[in-house]
Amino acid sequence: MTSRLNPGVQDLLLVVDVQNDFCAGGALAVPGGDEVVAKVNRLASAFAHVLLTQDWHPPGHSSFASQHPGHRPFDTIQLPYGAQTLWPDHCVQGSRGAELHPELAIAHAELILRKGYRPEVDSYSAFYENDRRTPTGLAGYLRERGLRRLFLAGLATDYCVHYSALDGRREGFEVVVLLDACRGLDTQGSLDKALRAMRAAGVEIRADAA
Ligand code: VGL
Ligand code: ZN
Repeated sequence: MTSRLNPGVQDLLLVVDVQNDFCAGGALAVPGGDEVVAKVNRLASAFAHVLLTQDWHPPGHSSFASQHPGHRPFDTIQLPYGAQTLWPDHCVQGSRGAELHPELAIAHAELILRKGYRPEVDSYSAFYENDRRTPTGLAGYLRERGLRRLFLAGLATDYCVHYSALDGRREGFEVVVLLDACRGLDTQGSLDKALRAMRAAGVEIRADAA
């Protein structure tokens, strides 16, 4: 239950990529993705501070399988910064698929952080792009504002939630993943791997908070 969370002034809810393309009928639909919307709305009402992320790719982004002849979505290829999973075209800047889910109702959200806008680099994490070196500026933003503990909800558990959680720890924040308000893609065992990696990094995984 939300009330059990009892968030304080140094806590924030980070709502990850709750966008049309990750929900039913979207280009990269996460199974059950829509189910997080009502949960996230309910959670958000308990938090003074809410931030949203928005996956925001230019047309022809390098993470799109369509840009790599001979490859298909969910293949993994090597890009200059390392291994990269290829995706269907999704969350193209200005498209309907890139919009936040229309039933997301969080008027008091304070920041919408867009990521993945560099053509040559993907960005799962809200903190660092997939080269693991280019910061988005979020860590500095949170530190300047005195926000210290992140509660994560949204899509997808094993990609953007997972990498945001790990980087949050790496940047010295307390991180809690609200698992019931997340849904995963689970490509080739990725969900299980993500949960193990998050626990190993000191991320608290709460199964029942939403
Ligand atoms: C995501 C794959 C590609 C996510 C974004 O939000 O988890 N996954 N782009
Ligand atoms: Zn993406």
